[in-house]
Amino acid sequence: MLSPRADRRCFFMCLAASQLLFLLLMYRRGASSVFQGIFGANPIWDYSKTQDVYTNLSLFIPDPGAVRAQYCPVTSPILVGPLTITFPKPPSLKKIRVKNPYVTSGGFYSPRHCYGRYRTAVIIPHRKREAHLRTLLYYLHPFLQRQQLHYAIFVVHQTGNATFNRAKLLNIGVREALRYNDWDCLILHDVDLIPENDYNLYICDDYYPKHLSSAMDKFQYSLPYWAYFGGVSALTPDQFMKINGFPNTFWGWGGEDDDIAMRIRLSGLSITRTPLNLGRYKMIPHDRDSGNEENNYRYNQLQNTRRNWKDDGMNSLDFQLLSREKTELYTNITVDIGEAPVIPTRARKWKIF
Ligand code: UD2
Ligand code: MN
Repeated sequence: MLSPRADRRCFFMCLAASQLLFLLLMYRRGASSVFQGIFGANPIWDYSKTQDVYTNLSLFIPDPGAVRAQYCPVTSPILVGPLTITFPKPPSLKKIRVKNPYVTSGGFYSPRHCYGRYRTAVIIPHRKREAHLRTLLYYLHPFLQRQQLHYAIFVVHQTGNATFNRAKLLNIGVREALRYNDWDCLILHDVDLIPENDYNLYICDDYYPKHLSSAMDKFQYSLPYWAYFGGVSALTPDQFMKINGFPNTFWGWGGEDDDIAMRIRLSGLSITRTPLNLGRYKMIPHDRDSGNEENNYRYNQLQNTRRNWKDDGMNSLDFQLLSREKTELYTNITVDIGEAPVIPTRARKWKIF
């Protein structure tokens, strides 16, 4: 038996160890997923048994004379869980159209036998990734229909060969998408990420910006680091405006996702995440694009986020709209967003931009 003193020491050591373990878990898995894992709100999915994303979709087509009388159920009855995702030859647009007969011009869809409860806009930043876009459309249209959402897909296309700017394109996508509807939820979506489970609902959290792609195959299905916010995220228009949108000033690859994570915190919000065993995505393998070279100044920029976020975002968004075009599977918005500013050598040396 231990003396009372040793007993107390042991108690405090155990307490410290369990706290450390908890913090470690939170770091590895993201807070919300840990809570849900502990409290069992989340079933265990078996990803060795998957189903085609088009399974039984056609069963939910009512007879043409049927009248929509009520809202869709809170949980869609046609969700199947883990989906079969493979990347053979990208499907043709014609094949995708044939498989999605109820998608209307501009990539809009409403459930046909009930009123969709949620209005979701999916916004995709894009340049020269047509094959990836086709693969995404092939999987995303039926995925969203399974969830019985009222949705539309917007592709924001950066014209020209100037340095790519993902976050600015997403800001433009939000501004443009809001012209079409009063969306409940904005989904900001990389073109090359395919969701692996249709229970990963493309609806927003009422309170906090949500990171949907919490587990990607390229990061061995875990979070690469605690504040990671890249890939696919979901914000209500109010949340998006509260953080002043995304930064316009991150040109090239990297950093913009960390700036977004930081502005979420600086505006008094925090990040919620889809649990790891649900927020699974496959990324279509690819090399770095030319015109999207690594942004070597991102660490310096990130040091200034605290100072800049209120002035750099939706309230300073400036671009030239070249066209708005409703194609059969998505609304295409082509824009000229200008070029990355040339950073003077002196400023580069002293890192004062
Ligand atoms: C990671 C993040 C991404 C973003 C990026 C850094 C993942 C899965 N995603 O993506 O969210 O933070 O790092 O900027 O970790 N794009 C084009 N054409 C181009 C270049 C980019 O369409 O020429 C778009 C496209 O939607 C693509 C996205 O920008 O998915 C991100 O670019 P990436 O896929 O080349 O970068 P990646 O996979 O490292
Ligand atoms: Mn990618």
